[in-house]
Amino acid sequence: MVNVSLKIREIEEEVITRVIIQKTMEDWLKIAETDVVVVGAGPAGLTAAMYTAKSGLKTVLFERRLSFGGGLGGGGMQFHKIVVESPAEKILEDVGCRMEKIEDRLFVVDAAEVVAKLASGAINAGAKIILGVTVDDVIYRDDPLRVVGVVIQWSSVMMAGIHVDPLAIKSKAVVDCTGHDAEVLSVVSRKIPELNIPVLGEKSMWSSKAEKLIIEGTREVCPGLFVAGMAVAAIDQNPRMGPIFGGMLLSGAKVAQLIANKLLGEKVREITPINFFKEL
Ligand code: 48F
Repeated sequence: MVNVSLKIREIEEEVITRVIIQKTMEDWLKIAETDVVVVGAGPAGLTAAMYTAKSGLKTVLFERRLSFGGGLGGGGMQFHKIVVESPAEKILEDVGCRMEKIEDRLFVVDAAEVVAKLASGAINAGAKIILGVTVDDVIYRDDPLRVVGVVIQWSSVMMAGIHVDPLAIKSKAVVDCTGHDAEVLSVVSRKIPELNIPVLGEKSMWSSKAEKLIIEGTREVCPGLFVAGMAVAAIDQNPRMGPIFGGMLLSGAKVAQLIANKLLGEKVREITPINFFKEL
């Protein structure tokens, strides 16, 4: 039965417009200078943003697409499950993700649930996620040579192929979580050759070895620029791993810990459920 007495609030179109513009600009004025910029809202980026935000660092995540999840949503060849190995399940427990134990220290999860819960975890922790923005370049300084922010553009402008000058965001740490193409590192490799960061691309599949190497290789590549997730494989020429995601989650958590240690010091020794100084 339709409730005919339901009174929906009326609103004039210009009010909608004003609110959106005013509130967006308020956010952007804060974003212009931030502690951490995470590039890419895949599993590594969402996890990294969640934990840096949790540690109290002002965190912005730019994602090229209008959706979260990166390679997560596709599961394994579009079968909607992903596999997660210990100790990464602690990160999923942290965001309330339901898992089924398959074998000792091995779990299976619905891909859509991981996407939703990780994104929600990052937002609840205080990370600002901006969709539809592509990181196109970095800002750098010398003496010492370092990365001090990112250059950004609307993804729609880039897709249209029209020339529009971008804007730039200052930050104390930039994290390349752009996945297989390591887009930020590729730009840095090309435009700041003195940093000597070759992007050689990943190798063929070897899941367990790849997972281990991703976590080991998660690091500060040059002052101010960190790498996590599959982008690590692109610079270290590691094998790919397919739809097992523990490495991505742990890499995101590890990079958050490294950034917190650098920017906040020893007082924040454990911001994630993993102790990267003892475990792994
Ligand atoms: O590809 P993606 O999921 O990277 P990841 O977090 O995880 C890799 C796994 O999904 C999977 C795998 C492991 O099992 O092999 O592939 O390392 O997420 C990367 C995100 O970054 C966005 C892209 O749209 C995706 O959502 N992205 C890529 N380049 C840019 C970008 C850019 N230049 N600016 C903004 N976002």
